[in-house]
Amino acid sequence: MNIRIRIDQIPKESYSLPGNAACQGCPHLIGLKIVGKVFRGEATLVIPAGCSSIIPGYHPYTSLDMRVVHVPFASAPAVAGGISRALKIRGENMGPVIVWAGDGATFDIGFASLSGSAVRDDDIIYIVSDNEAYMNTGVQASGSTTYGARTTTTPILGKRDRKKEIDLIMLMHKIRYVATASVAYPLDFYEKLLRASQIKGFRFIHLHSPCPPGWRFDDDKTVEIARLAVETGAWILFEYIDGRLEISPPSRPYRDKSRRKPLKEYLSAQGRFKGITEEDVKIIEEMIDQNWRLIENLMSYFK
Ligand SMILES: Cc1ncc(C[n+]2csc(CCOP(=O)(O)OP(=O)(O)O)c2C)c(N)n1
Ligand code: SF4
Ligand SMILES: [Mg+2]
Repeated sequence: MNIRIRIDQIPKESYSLPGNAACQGCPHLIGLKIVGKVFRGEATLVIPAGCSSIIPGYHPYTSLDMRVVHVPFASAPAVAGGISRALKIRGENMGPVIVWAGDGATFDIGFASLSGSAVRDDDIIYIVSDNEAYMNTGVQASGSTTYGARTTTTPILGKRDRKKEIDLIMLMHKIRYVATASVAYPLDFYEKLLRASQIKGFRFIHLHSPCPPGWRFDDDKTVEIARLAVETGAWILFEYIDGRLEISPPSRPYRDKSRRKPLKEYLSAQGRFKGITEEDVKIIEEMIDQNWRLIENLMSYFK
């Protein structure tokens, strides 16, 4: 599906309004802005508990010019699947039904219903905006938190377990669309949302969303940190569509390891890795290499 978007084709209208409750530099807001523009506000967002429940503000006010349904953690994909079916039965075309969830909601608390929804092939787009911890309740580690990162539940040594490979788990559900994206590459995310919206069934997008207070960096550095993740190879942009898996254009140069920036540039820009040992940096490097090998092998597998 050859969709290429130029910056001047992106609507100027915003469906995510100022005066909202997000912190400055919030990555969720960058992502939500893009979602709003792609669907010109014609989408139904199902949002489980998390920072994104707070961002729209208190009823009857809302900063999101899209339909929003707030739900408890574990029910999000089931509610979205139900809405999608109900709209079909009523013959109403109201744009896609989208779960917009955090990593805690996705990797941990809502994991069972996420898996069930994928197995049923519910006709929804599931977006996890991954800031790698339970931010709304005070930066507790989740199944998504990177090895070595300090959180309020891993304060001394940093997290000792590795990040769960949620995309690969979703891929093995044999759904039709799985992609990673980054708030630093809005056109790539925009195109992926467009391509995903042209497919029916369960679609999964994993958005990398660095959070200034949770990762401890200045709030004007969100995009810089997200870009460093891609440039160091720590975050791999890829897309599985039409039975093929491909590395996305912004990540392609970094298939060649010698072109990647040193991982330390990414880690040292974040307070959550302050004091990390050389040994832990090596362990993270090895995990990144493993992920690249895994993706490259899967590319051959899906050829
Ligand atoms: C079943 C349940 N457990 C715990 C909570 C408390 N809670 C509300 S928001 C939140 C954090 C959500 O983290 P995440 O999904 O990563 O979203 P983020 O806030 O990081 O965007 C938690 C634990 C809850 N609302 N419901
Ligand atoms: S804590 Fe992070 S994710 Fe939550 S509103 Fe603030 S910047 Fe956004
Ligand atoms: Mg989170």
